[in-house]
Amino acid sequence: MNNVTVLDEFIIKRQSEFPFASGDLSKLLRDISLAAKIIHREVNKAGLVDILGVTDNTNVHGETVKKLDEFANTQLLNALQVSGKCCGIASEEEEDFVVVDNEVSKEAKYVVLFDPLDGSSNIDVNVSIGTIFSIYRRVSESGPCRLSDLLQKGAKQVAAGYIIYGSSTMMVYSTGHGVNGFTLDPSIGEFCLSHPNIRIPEFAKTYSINQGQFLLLADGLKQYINYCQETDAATGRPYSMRYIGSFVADFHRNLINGGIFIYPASTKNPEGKLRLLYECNPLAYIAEQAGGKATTGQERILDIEPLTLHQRTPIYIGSAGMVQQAEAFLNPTAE
Ligand code: AHM
Ligand code: MG
Repeated sequence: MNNVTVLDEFIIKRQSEFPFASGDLSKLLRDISLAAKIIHREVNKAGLVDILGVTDNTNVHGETVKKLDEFANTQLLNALQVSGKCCGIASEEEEDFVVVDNEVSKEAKYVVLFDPLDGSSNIDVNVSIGTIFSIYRRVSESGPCRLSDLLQKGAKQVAAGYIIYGSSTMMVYSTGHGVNGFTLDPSIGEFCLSHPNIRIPEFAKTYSINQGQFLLLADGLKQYINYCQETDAATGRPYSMRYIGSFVADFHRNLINGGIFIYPASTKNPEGKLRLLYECNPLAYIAEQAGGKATTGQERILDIEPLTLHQRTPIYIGSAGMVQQAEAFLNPTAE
């Protein structure tokens, strides 16, 4: 094997480029990647063992929690609680945030938020799912972590990323210096650098939206969808519609090939469906770091001041030119 850079080596190399770095963030990223490998192992044998099916539990949003969601949630909570670098955790699957107050975490200065297994309705049908994470520096000086440490706007993230369990398992992350992607080689158990310095194309020919909800959408968005479907050789329309129903998988495809993903406000879901802290902020951070854009249709996702842990937001994310174009349909007088 020639010139393979594995994730741990990459993280350490990056850290040495910052003379005052303590190594705490590097340690957290490595702990998350280890939890991801354990989740990967379980996801891959999901069809073989008795882990599929629904538990008696429902999550804080009233949705049914599948067993693999619980497993992924527990793995990440365990990894972060013993890491010694994390003083607070919030998970899409937990109603309240978790204060990490053990002996090894006394001086920890980071908080981590995550969606342990996004796209969980796809687990039983062998379609890609993912883990999304977001890391902030705490804002309180000392003592047990507080809610305000977790309720920070996305622009304050110091790192974010996702793991996609797909035709291969990949970890994609950023610490604010571009985006890099690593593919897991299961035979050696290492994430190997496969997609250095990812840049999302400015324009592309894919749009992703649950178009079954067309009649529930705002007029401007309906017009944008009609625009995507019109024939125009100069702009390559009609565009192709691709929608997996796993945010991580739809986002990942668009990150690599270009495209726009929309989960809008609708008459059914006036705030959209996706969660600001666990899903939208981390992927918005990745999109921007790759040269893309992420907005609510009106304002930058990363500028939203969160009010509650589980709040939702509409999202338009992906190729910068396409997001701008969609916004122009939503706000025709804003020009
Ligand atoms: P989940 O966190 O319960 O899995 O829900 C989030 C998922 C996203 O992955 C996906 O983009 C979206 O829900 C799909 O929703 P819909 O079925 O309404 O199109
Ligand atoms: Mg989710």
